[in-house]
Amino acid sequence: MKDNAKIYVAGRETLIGSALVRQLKARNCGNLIGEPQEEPDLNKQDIVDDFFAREHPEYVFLVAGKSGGIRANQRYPAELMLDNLQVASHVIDSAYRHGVKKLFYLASSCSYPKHSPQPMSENSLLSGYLEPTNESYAVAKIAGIKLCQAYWQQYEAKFVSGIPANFFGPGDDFSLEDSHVIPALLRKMHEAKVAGAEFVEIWGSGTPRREFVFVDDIADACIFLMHNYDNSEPINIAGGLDVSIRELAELIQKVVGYSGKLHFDSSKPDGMPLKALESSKLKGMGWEPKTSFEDALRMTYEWFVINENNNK
Ligand code: GFB
Repeated sequence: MKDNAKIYVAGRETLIGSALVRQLKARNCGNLIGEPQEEPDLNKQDIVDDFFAREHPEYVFLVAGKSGGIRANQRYPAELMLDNLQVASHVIDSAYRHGVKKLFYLASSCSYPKHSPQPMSENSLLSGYLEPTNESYAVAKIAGIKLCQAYWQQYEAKFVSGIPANFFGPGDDFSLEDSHVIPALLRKMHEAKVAGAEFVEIWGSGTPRREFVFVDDIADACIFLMHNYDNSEPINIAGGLDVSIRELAELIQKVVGYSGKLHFDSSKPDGMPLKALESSKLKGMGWEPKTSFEDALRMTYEWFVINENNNK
C-alpha cells in the first residue's frame, strides 16, 4: 500500500475508524476517499456499490458495524447482528466486484468460543459454543471472517481478517448502559468524584479478566497488517495485559482520583470468564503495542473530561 494509494476506511465514525483515519493522515496517506462527504449508507447494497463504482478504492479497511458492551449486546442482539452482517456483506462484495487490491476486515475477540483455552489462539475459532451474552454479534463477526476467506478461496481476492483484543480510547461511547467497561467506569468514577458519592457500582463479580489494547495501537496494527499480512487465516491483534475487572476498577480509581468504595453487583452479568488473545503470530512479525495501559487510560480520561458535556 503506497502512501498515495486510494484508501477507504469503511466505518470512519467508529472508535477504531476515527483512530485509523488519524493514523493514516499522520503517515501522509493523503488519498483517503469518501472524505469529507458523509459516509455512504453501508446498510444499502446499491449505495455501497455506487460509491465503489465512483471512487474506485484500492485498499479498504472494513471497521464498520455497530458494537457495544455486554448490556448493549443483550438489549439489541437483532440490531447488532443485522447491521454487522449487512455492512460486511455489502462492503466485501463491492470490494471484490470493483477490483479492490486488498481489504482488511476487523472482527472481534467475542468470535472465540466461551471455553477456549486461554490465551485464545486463532485455531480455536469455531471449536465450541459462544458466550451467550454476545452470541448474535459474534456470529455476524464470524460470518465476516468466513466471507473474506470464501472470497479468497473462490476468487483469489486478498481479503484478510484481524481479531482484536477489547479496545478503548478517546472518542469511545461513554453512555452508562451501552458502553464497554472502560468508558463506563471512567465516567462513573468521574461523576462519583464530582458528586462526592460514597461508592460506585461495578457490574458483575469483578473476577472476569480482559485483555485491553489502546485503540491507536489497534489502528497501527491494522495498517501494519495491510502492509505485511497476506494470508486468508485470521490473525489476533493483542499484546496488552490481561487484568481482572476489580484490578481495572482500582486502576481507574487512581487515574480519576476517586477515593470512594467499589460495590460489585453480582446480579449483573460477568460475560466471558477470561478473554485474552494469544498474539505470537503478530509478535513474530515484529509488531507490539506501544502505549502503556495506564497512559492509555489517562488519555481516554482526559478526552472524556474535555468532551464530557457531549457524552451525556
Ligand atoms: O466491556 P464489556 O461490556 O464487554 O464488559 P465484554 C466487560 C466486563 O466488565 C464484564 C464488567 O464482566 C462486565 O460485567 N463491568 C463492570 C462492566 N462494570 C461495568 C459497567 O459499568 N459497564 C460495562 N459495560 N461492563 C464485549 C461484547 O464483551 O466485548 C462485545 O459484549 C464485544 O460484543 C466486546 O465483543 C469486545 O468484554 O464482556
